[in-house]
Amino acid sequence: MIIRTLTHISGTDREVRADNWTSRRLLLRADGMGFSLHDTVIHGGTSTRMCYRHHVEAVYCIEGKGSVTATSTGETFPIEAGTVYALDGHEDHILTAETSLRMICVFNPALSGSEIHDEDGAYPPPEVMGT
Ligand code: 9YT
Repeated sequence: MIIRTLTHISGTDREVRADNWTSRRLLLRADGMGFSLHDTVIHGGTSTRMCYRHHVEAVYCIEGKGSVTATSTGETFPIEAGTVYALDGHEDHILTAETSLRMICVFNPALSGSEIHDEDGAYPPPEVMGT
Protein backbone atom coordinates (compact mmCIF):
# COMPACT_ATOMS: atom_id res chain seq x y z
CA MET A 1 0.00 0.00 0.00
CA ILE A 2 1.16 3.52 -0.77
CA ILE A 3 0.36 6.24 1.73
CA ARG A 4 1.24 9.81 0.74
CA THR A 5 -0.01 13.26 1.74
CA LEU A 6 0.14 16.73 0.21
CA THR A 7 2.29 17.74 3.18
CA HIS A 8 4.87 15.08 2.24
CA ILE A 9 4.88 16.20 -1.41
CA SER A 10 5.15 19.93 -0.76
CA GLY A 11 8.58 21.25 -1.73
CA THR A 12 9.70 17.98 -3.39
CA ASP A 13 10.07 17.23 -7.11
CA ARG A 14 6.48 15.90 -7.00
CA GLU A 15 5.32 19.51 -6.71
CA VAL A 16 5.60 20.97 -10.22
CA ARG A 17 5.06 24.68 -10.95
CA ALA A 18 4.18 26.10 -14.37
CA ASP A 19 3.16 29.67 -15.25
CA ASN A 20 -0.58 29.01 -14.83
CA TRP A 21 -0.70 26.07 -12.40
CA THR A 22 0.93 24.16 -9.61
CA SER A 23 0.51 20.38 -9.63
CA ARG A 24 1.10 18.02 -6.74
CA ARG A 25 1.72 14.56 -8.20
CA LEU A 26 0.26 12.13 -5.67
CA LEU A 27 0.82 9.04 -7.84
CA LEU A 28 3.18 8.72 -10.81
CA ARG A 29 4.23 6.03 -13.27
CA ALA A 30 6.88 4.70 -10.91
CA ASP A 31 4.15 3.90 -8.40
CA GLY A 32 2.90 1.19 -10.80
CA MET A 33 -0.81 1.96 -10.67
CA GLY A 34 -1.35 2.32 -14.43
CA PHE A 35 -2.47 5.94 -14.04
CA SER A 36 -1.16 9.08 -12.39
CA LEU A 37 -3.14 11.14 -9.87
CA HIS A 38 -2.57 14.85 -9.43
CA ASP A 39 -3.97 17.56 -7.16
CA THR A 40 -3.56 20.63 -9.39
CA VAL A 41 -4.28 24.28 -8.59
CA ILE A 42 -4.98 26.37 -11.70
CA HIS A 43 -4.21 29.99 -10.86
CA GLY A 44 -7.19 32.36 -10.96
CA GLY A 45 -7.39 34.73 -13.93
CA THR A 46 -5.51 32.41 -16.30
CA SER A 47 -6.37 30.52 -19.49
CA THR A 48 -4.33 27.50 -20.57
CA ARG A 49 -4.52 25.72 -23.92
CA MET A 50 -3.78 21.99 -23.77
CA CYS A 51 -4.09 18.97 -26.04
CA TYR A 52 -2.95 15.63 -24.62
CA ARG A 53 -2.42 13.68 -27.83
CA HIS A 54 -0.80 10.72 -26.05
CA HIS A 55 -2.93 10.52 -22.90
CA VAL A 56 -6.53 10.50 -21.76
CA GLU A 57 -7.22 12.71 -18.76
CA ALA A 58 -10.13 13.10 -16.34
CA VAL A 59 -10.28 16.36 -14.39
CA TYR A 60 -12.57 16.70 -11.36
CA CYS A 61 -13.06 20.14 -9.86
CA ILE A 62 -13.27 20.32 -6.08
CA GLU A 63 -12.91 24.12 -5.62
CA GLY A 64 -13.32 27.29 -7.67
CA LYS A 65 -15.08 28.53 -10.79
CA GLY A 66 -14.10 28.53 -14.44
CA SER A 67 -14.83 26.94 -17.80
CA VAL A 68 -13.44 24.60 -20.42
CA THR A 69 -13.74 25.28 -24.15
CA ALA A 70 -13.41 22.67 -26.88
CA THR A 71 -11.42 24.55 -29.49
CA SER A 72 -12.72 22.44 -32.40
CA THR A 73 -16.35 23.47 -31.80
CA GLY A 74 -15.98 26.60 -29.67
CA GLU A 75 -18.38 25.09 -27.09
CA THR A 76 -17.73 26.29 -23.55
CA PHE A 77 -18.82 24.39 -20.43
CA PRO A 78 -18.88 25.90 -16.94
CA ILE A 79 -16.75 24.31 -14.21
CA GLU A 80 -17.39 24.44 -10.47
CA ALA A 81 -16.92 22.09 -7.55
CA GLY A 82 -18.46 18.75 -8.50
CA THR A 83 -17.86 19.05 -12.27
CA VAL A 84 -15.70 16.52 -14.10
CA TYR A 85 -14.49 16.75 -17.69
CA ALA A 86 -12.92 13.75 -19.36
CA LEU A 87 -10.77 14.14 -22.47
CA ASP A 88 -11.62 10.77 -23.96
CA GLY A 89 -10.90 11.99 -27.49
CA HIS A 90 -7.59 13.83 -26.87
CA GLU A 91 -9.46 17.07 -27.42
CA ASP A 92 -7.68 20.38 -27.87
CA HIS A 93 -9.12 22.59 -25.13
CA ILE A 94 -8.72 25.81 -23.20
CA LEU A 95 -9.13 25.76 -19.43
CA THR A 96 -10.07 29.14 -17.97
CA ALA A 97 -9.90 29.78 -14.23
CA GLU A 98 -12.09 32.72 -13.14
CA THR A 99 -11.03 31.98 -9.58
CA SER A 100 -8.33 29.60 -8.48
CA LEU A 101 -9.45 26.07 -9.48
CA ARG A 102 -8.47 22.99 -7.51
CA MET A 103 -8.59 20.00 -9.83
CA ILE A 104 -8.03 16.29 -9.21
CA CYS A 105 -6.51 14.96 -12.45
CA VAL A 106 -6.01 11.36 -13.58
CA PHE A 107 -3.78 10.59 -16.57
CA ASN A 108 -3.60 7.31 -18.48
CA PRO A 109 -0.91 6.33 -19.37
CA ALA A 110 0.57 7.59 -16.12
CA LEU A 111 2.91 10.57 -16.25
CA SER A 112 6.47 9.90 -15.13
CA GLY A 113 6.57 13.37 -13.58
CA SER A 114 9.22 15.14 -15.65
CA GLU A 115 7.10 15.88 -18.74
CA ILE A 116 6.71 19.46 -19.85
CA HIS A 117 4.01 20.80 -22.16
CA ASP A 118 5.14 21.13 -25.78
CA GLU A 119 4.10 24.06 -28.01
CA ASP A 120 0.66 22.43 -28.54
CA GLY A 121 0.07 21.89 -24.82
CA ALA A 122 0.76 18.14 -25.03
CA TYR A 123 2.97 15.87 -22.95
CA PRO A 124 5.26 13.41 -24.79
CA PRO A 125 4.28 9.73 -24.99
CA PRO A 126 5.61 7.33 -22.31
CA GLU A 127 8.18 5.73 -24.66
CA VAL A 128 9.85 9.11 -25.15
CA MET A 129 10.11 9.52 -21.38
CA GLY A 130 12.03 6.22 -21.22
CA THR A 131 9.72 4.61 -18.71
C1 9YT B 1 -6.10 20.45 -15.60
C2 9YT B 1 -4.76 20.19 -16.20
O1 9YT B 1 -4.63 19.29 -16.96
N1 9YT B 1 -3.78 21.01 -15.86
C3 9YT B 1 -2.44 20.86 -16.35
C4 9YT B 1 -1.51 20.25 -15.36
C5 9YT B 1 -1.73 18.79 -15.15
N2 9YT B 1 -2.84 18.53 -14.29
C6 9YT B 1 -0.48 18.21 -14.55
O2 9YT B 1 0.51 18.12 -15.26
O3 9YT B 1 -0.47 17.82 -13.39
